[in-house]
Amino acid sequence: MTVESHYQQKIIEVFKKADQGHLFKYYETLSAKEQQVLVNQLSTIEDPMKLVKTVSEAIKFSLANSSSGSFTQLPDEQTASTIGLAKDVYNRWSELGYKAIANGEVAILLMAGGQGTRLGSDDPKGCFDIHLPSQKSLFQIQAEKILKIANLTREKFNLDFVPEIVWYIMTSGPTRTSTEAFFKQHNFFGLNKSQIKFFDQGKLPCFDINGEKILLHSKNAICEAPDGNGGLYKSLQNNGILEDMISKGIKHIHMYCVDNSLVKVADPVFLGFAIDKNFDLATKVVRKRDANESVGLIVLNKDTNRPCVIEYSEISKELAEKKDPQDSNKLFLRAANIVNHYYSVDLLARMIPKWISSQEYLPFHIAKKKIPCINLKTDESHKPVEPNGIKLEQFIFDVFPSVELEKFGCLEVDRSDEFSPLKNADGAKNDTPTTCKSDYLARGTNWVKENGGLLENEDDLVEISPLTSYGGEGLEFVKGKTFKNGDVI
Ligand code: UD2
Repeated sequence: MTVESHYQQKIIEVFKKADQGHLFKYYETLSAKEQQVLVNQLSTIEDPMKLVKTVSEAIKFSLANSSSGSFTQLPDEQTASTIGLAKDVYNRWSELGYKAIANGEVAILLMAGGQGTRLGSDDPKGCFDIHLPSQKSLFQIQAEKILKIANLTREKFNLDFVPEIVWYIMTSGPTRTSTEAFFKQHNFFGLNKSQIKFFDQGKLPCFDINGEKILLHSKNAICEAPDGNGGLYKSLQNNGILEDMISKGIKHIHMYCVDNSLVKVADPVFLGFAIDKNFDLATKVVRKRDANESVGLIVLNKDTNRPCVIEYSEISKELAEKKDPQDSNKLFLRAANIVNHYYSVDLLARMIPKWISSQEYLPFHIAKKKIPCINLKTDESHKPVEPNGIKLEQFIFDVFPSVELEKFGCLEVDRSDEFSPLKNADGAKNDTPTTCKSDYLARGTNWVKENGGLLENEDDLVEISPLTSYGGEGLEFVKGKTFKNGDVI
């Protein structure tokens, strides 16, 4: 027996022991090359027995009422709000953030591996055109914010240049090629190619609806899907990104979600908040819109005295609807997660090896999905109309409880200024290209009005390029000028 066929037999044995023998139903009908392809894919799964066991535990966990624990609001010491924030505090945090950028200590981590399934588009969400007058995509808007914040930093300290802010972009199998092609096609939106680093997150096999059998995608390939945004930590390690950050002397990471059309990339105020309070991990939140909004909630777990996040797909109805005993007009738990986090590189360096080594920190979450696969009874490929399988994903915020409470910060920001996600196709009530466009234009139009600019008609909406203004600053020139609907400034 040749070495590789010995190796193949070994892999087959291990999967048969993990009760996955069905994966080899067609093995004998495959050519040697096709057999090699299947075995190579299976060999990326370190411990199939452990994986199968973990999935059944995850299913039990998902059935339990996971949010029955004793959750309450974070204590005041860990929280702050930019709404009504005292000017001197705002300026102190802003100064600290700009200083860190000027010192080359800040990098940006973009999570762009999600597939825009709910949006009904095959393209990565960052490529999406929300039909602004400028027709800019989300990626272009974010790239221009990076350019602008670098310019603002240079001007603020009267520097000849500012160290390039590295933009690490995590993609997944389905989004990598088209994302890179999009950036190349747009010449990296004016950024230096060298300051953008793409890297891929990992994958996890898909299982049948009971979580017992790995699904076959074809006769010699299993079904796989990206491992969730919690796959970030493993991919930082496996792709040498963490090492790269450390070698560059980076100390502060701003991590954000690609689909937020209002995101303030590398926001100096947020960076300064975390630096001033010496937090290792911080997150931005907005006031939850209503009990049913599809957002995670940043809460305190009273049993462990640690911060944690309850995802919208796993919260009980009564906890989501519970009113604040101090004010029955408010939800008790209302700090809505907007996937906008700060990490100290020191925390990542200390904790990533732990986080990625055990299920304890990054458990699998179960998502029931329609997964095209081979029907083992008919040997035909099957395009389900109902959820027929399970995708496993890890959640980025599941590591929050591993941080001591006093090292964790939560900054509330104004939704109209900082959060309008692109989640659903037009026609849905919230979080669509239309709501993103109107929120983006409303914010820019308010900036014009706040600076004494005039509009031809009261409802006119104008677009402010990120290259003109990052957050409403530097618009004195509009004073007394009249603008009309659709203008791009
Ligand atoms: C996310 C948050 C939820 C809330 C909501 C607000 C998580 C786990 N949930 O829910 O609490 O804040 O957003 O909009 O963060 N992504 C990857 N790889 C993946 C899956 C997702 O990079 O395998 C990225 C995705 O590109 C996006 C972000 O993670 O940037 C959020 O992903 P999502 O849109 O699937 O998460 P959602 O809306 O279910």
